[in-house]
Amino acid sequence: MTTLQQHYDQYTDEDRHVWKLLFERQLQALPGRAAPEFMEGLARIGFTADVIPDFRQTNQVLRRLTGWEIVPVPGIVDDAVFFGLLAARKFPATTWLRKLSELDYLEEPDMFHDVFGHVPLLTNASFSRFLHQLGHVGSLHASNPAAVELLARLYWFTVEFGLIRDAGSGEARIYGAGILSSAGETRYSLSAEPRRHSFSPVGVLATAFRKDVFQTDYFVVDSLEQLYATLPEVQRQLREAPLVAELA
Ligand code: HBI
Ligand code: FE
Repeated sequence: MTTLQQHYDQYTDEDRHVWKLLFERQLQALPGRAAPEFMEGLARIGFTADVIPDFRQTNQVLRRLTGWEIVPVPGIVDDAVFFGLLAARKFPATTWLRKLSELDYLEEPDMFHDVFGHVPLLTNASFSRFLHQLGHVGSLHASNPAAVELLARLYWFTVEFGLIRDAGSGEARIYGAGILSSAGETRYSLSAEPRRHSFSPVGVLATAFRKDVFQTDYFVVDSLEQLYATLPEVQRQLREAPLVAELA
């Protein structure tokens, strides 16, 4: 796979303006809505509104904390490649920022989604352990399209759109990067509109998802440790997947 570089000196004033706008907008919305583990990660990784993250500096912090690093990619990569990167504790991240004209809707994940949304939780031991093991499981099943689809659902309803129960208030909080990087979905996901289910492997693997709309359904875990703990059950479900693959 071609290793892209982050051409830090090529960012424009518009890029810096977009990063600052998106960052400040989310720092208004996330306190009280984002999981404490995300806010802690954000403080640890040291992102600010005025500086577009430099992957070299981000990776020094990440490697020291959990052994992870972000690698520049042009955009969505093939599932097998993606899982292989996670299995090597490498998270693929785009280096380009959306334009001012597309502030609220984006076809593909940009750097604000990949870096602001995903990186802070890579500093969390439990979450990064889950993501690493998910990469390993995904690599084992990469040649089985049915299994990859099921793992994509697991990834979708946790890493991208996951919610977590706040132990104190019992309310849902956000840890999914797809929500954390979206002003609209930050409010919508915790509103009365969508359905919120207690997380279960069976429930998640049975739920198809759409990428182009706000989610109608979210899954709520009790803790980030629960994610890793449910992987053995997920693997048991995958073993039944071959039947679907043969039928496909
Ligand atoms: N590629 N760059 C990138 N980022 C992702 O989040 C990503 C991907 N490829 C596939 C993918 N996510 C999902 O389909 C995973 O469930 C595999
Ligand atoms: Fe993402």
